Amino acid sequence: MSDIGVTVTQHLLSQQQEHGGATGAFTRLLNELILSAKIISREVTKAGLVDILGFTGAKNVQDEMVQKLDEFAHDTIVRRMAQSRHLCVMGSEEDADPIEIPPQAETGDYVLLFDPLDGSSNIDANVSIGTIFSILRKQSTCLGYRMEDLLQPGYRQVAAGYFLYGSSTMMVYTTGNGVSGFTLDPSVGEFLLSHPNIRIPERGKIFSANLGYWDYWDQEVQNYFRYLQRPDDTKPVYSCRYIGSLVADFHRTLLYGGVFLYPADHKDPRKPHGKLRLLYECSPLAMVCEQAGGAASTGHGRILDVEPDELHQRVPLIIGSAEEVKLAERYFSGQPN
Ligand code: AHM
Ligand code: MG
Repeated sequence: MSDIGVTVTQHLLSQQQEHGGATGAFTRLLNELILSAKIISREVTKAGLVDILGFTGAKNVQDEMVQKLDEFAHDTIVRRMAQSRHLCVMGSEEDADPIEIPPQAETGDYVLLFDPLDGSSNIDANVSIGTIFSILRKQSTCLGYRMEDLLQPGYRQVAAGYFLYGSSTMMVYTTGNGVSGFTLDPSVGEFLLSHPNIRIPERGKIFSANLGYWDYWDQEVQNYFRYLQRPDDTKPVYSCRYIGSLVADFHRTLLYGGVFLYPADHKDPRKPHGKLRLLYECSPLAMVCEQAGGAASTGHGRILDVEPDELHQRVPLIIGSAEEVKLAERYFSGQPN
């Protein structure tokens, strides 16, 4: 080990030795993604300084066209990862269609799905935002890719995680052997192991949901939230915390325990399945959560078992401490007891 601590690359390599599974290609792929995240982190931290905030169409001090930060994040990942030589296709929350690898670039056997800048509506208020990623193995045997390579259930993910651009920049990831957290040390430009073997508490006293949608929720969902807020000696007193940036709300839930919920808003025609996307947000965070000992559900089944029908599919999400997710599932199915 070097005197600065364990770097994420050292950690990846040691995982590879211990558990076999991962290949050199996989490590190189992740390293490229880590580099992309460092570039995004740099732009996020200087956002207010260089006029990168706000909408596209503006010019910065160098009289160059300014890109919105979420477009910048998307373009950075696409550009770098297309040259990584290990992908056959990508999918991004910011692009309606699959992102093909240019014909002149080498391809490989992995698929990358990502939300380039989750929580981006919070950028102007300097709230924590993040990049969420999911890595799958190519299933088809054709030369390029087929939709089946992208539309895979979450249990097939070979790795998943996120980068959180907050008071410090963090990377949290799993390859199916537990969850590790790293903090970016800006002085050396490396992600250093800061949170080995993260375990989510079995129960927690924080719930996280947008209570503003109360009237759009089903009776069963309202009954659950009523229970959480009811004064009652036989249950914990719950606190409500909602940042409105999934990656930040999830990170707190992972470390402190509790539950995050984005239910279906059945009475809102725009959100019959909630808002969050299965492939870019729910599946990767579900893998991290399960690997940390927690659970993730649609309210009626495990997130990782959902067979996707389309790239931008939305699903309701209940994620967090195993016991809290079970409790919510019981209420959502109308059988709290
Ligand atoms: P985004 O990917 O466009 O940023 O949208 C997803 C975000 C999540 O980060 C967050 O949990 C949710 O939207 C908040 O939605 P709402 O404002 O409806 O509560
Ligand atoms: Mg998002």
